[in-house]
Amino acid sequence: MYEDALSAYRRAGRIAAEVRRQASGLVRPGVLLAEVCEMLEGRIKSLGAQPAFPINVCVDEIAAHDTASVDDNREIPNGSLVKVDIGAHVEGYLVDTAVTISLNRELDHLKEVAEEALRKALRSVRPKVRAGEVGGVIESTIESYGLIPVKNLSGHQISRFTVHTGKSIPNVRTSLGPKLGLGEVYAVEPFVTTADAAGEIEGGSRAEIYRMIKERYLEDRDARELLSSISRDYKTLPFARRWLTRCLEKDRLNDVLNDLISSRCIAQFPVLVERTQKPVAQAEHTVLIRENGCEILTE
Ligand SMILES: [Co+2]
Repeated sequence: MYEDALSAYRRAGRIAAEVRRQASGLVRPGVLLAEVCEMLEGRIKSLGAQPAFPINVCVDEIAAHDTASVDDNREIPNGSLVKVDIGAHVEGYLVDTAVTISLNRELDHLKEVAEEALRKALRSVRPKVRAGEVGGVIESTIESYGLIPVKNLSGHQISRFTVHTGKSIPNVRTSLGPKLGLGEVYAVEPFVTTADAAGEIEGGSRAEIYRMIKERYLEDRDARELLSSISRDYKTLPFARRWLTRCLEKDRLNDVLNDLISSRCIAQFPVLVERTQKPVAQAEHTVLIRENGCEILTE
């Protein structure tokens, strides 16, 4: 990897780790979800990076892809299990890291097991290891504590300006799977739920996060201008609906976003919910594959 790419990854990694530590102190019952998102996104910027995607704040059975909506008045609930997922990039070199904050003693073990599964998985990451083998480490660690992984969520390879690319790292043992390569960057992210859960997420009815698929000329002026500012500001990275209220007022924005989805210029990421509504914990780091193992960029 080129030296300037490596230093950009490391810088993004240090910033994301700092923001993750701040997230752990910030998430308390009664705090507005919007405040958590906006404060942490502001912190990424003030530290000299840009958000690689909106801060995700996912409560209890919501596993991924939730963030504050426009005019969101939801509070962090008492007794909940909260995942905060953070993406930061420097010049498009991005990292992805997450932490679970347990506000319920009875759910603390889900957080701890997700972290333990991540630690063990990262010890198995090295050049030429099969993705399925890393998944096996995650699965057997989680099951050794009487919990189960969420099997249809996985870690992912990262490239410049692209959060999910190339190969995946499953959270369960799979036969073989691709080999991880020297110099590649991956987010490894075990998701843990209770043994009586389905251990599967499904797309919910809401979406707050989108990304551009392709830019093209559109007849509608609002749609054309919105798409061009999305392309300029976020390129192919995910963005939040609430980030666009500076462009259009709420109702018009929703209509234009729906038009951009129909014309396949943007795609939405529905909120992902555990199918049996059981609480989900997550731990995540981004790593660079080195000769003898991996460098944790977000430690
Ligand atoms: Co993440």
